[in-house]
Amino acid sequence: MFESLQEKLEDALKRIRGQSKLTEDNVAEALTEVRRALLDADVNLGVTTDFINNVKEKSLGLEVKGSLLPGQLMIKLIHDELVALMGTERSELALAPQPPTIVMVAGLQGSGKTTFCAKLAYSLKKKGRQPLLVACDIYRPAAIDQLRMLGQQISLPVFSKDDAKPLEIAKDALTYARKYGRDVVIVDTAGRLTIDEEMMQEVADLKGAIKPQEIFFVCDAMTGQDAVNTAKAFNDRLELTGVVLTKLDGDTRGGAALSIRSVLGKPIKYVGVGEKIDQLEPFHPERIASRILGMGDVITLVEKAQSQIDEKEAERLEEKIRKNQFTFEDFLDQMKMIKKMGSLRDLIGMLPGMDKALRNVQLDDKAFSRVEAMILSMTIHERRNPRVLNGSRRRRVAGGSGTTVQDVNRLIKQFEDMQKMMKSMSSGHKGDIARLQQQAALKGKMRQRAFR
Ligand SMILES: Nc1nc2c(ncn2[C@@H]2O[C@H](COP(=O)(O)OP(=O)(O)OP(=O)(O)O)[C@@H](O)[C@H]2O)c(=O)[nH]1
Ligand SMILES: [Mg+2]
Repeated sequence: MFESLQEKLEDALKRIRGQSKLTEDNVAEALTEVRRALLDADVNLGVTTDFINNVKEKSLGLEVKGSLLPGQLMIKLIHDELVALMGTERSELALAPQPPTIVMVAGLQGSGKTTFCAKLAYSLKKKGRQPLLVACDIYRPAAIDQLRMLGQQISLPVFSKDDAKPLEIAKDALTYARKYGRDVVIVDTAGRLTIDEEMMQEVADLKGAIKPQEIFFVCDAMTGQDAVNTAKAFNDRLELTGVVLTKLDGDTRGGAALSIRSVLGKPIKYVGVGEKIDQLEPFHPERIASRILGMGDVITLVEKAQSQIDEKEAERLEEKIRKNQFTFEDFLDQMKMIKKMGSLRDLIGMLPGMDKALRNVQLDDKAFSRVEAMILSMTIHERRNPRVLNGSRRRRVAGGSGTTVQDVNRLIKQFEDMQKMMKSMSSGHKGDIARLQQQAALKGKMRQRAFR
């Protein structure tokens, strides 16, 4: 996806990448090309103009820190703006305080509504919920069967009713859900070729009657800006709560993905990345931004910028290491720094090739919290002098942090390995330490997971 946009942006940014100085001229020249690339990708004109103005404005105040070149900072700036454009945070599904949570989908014909309903139901089921699928598309004869078949495939019930109107079906489905303890009700609706009044009225009535927590506009990413205009019409009528972008696995130019949030003011919540039932992902703006800019590049930049910010910290650490004073307290600080950079899943997802390789490896951020809990269960004295951690102290730490003695032993071993590794490093490489520590922590964590 986004190949063409990516290529064009890369070309545009080549001009400033290696520049040691950013002048108004070379920035303007590059931004003209960035603008053209965005418009070619079918990004909304207003959105593009705002984007360029933001970047221009921020680039003027760009201060060059440490060893970063201004051109590199500029690329990071564009990366951050792309993320901001698509939404800075991930939005979770809004749950009703009192079940069932009701989710309704709307959108044009063939956008992927029915498929999304089933994918969402499947992902919720995997999280231990008990979804009910509701077939409110009574106009296309095969629509109910399609949903039924999907339901069968994922072993979830599908509520349907012959000779009834969508409103009645939905109301009866809610009664059914309450009776049988289904905690998420997902209502599939009919699509039309274009927006028409009758259809709008029908979903608007449906919304009024069942009051969903979530009303998603399902949007085919391949349709570009047209999709954004359609979304606007739906939003005016339905007050959407979010957007689902489908077919992001296709050769979409990127227009919809980049414009829709900004135009609607509503978050993109999920993306469909294939026809299969498990090909639904929560929306990660950073991932898409990285992909658009050619990820490897950006990530090193972001990391570099990060290590710049923490350069002082790294110097302080280096001093400690040289004096052999590196402690669990510093380790804790380091972990916090890694955490600041995002979830481990996200971090790994950004490394080219890694995401695929690790798709089936369980990685959750809980392991991080466990290590944190263990260190926090140590006394200050123990954190500063890990050597005093004898058997009984280790047992206490395990008890205090809800872990096992083996966990604590493993952490201490890991910590000692890290100390050794750092000691063996020459002192001439500033900034390397933070990176090494991150790598070590990452490896340690994977090792931890593998033990389970
Ligand atoms: N490649 C790809 N195909 C998808 C994705 N989501 C849906 N599709 C395909 O798009 C086609 C239409 O999907 P449906 O879920 O039937 O769309 P719909 O919006 O329910 O269509 P109507 O009910 O006719 O309005 C199907 O062939 C799906 O397999 C996706 O994320 N990627
Ligand atoms: Mg359908």
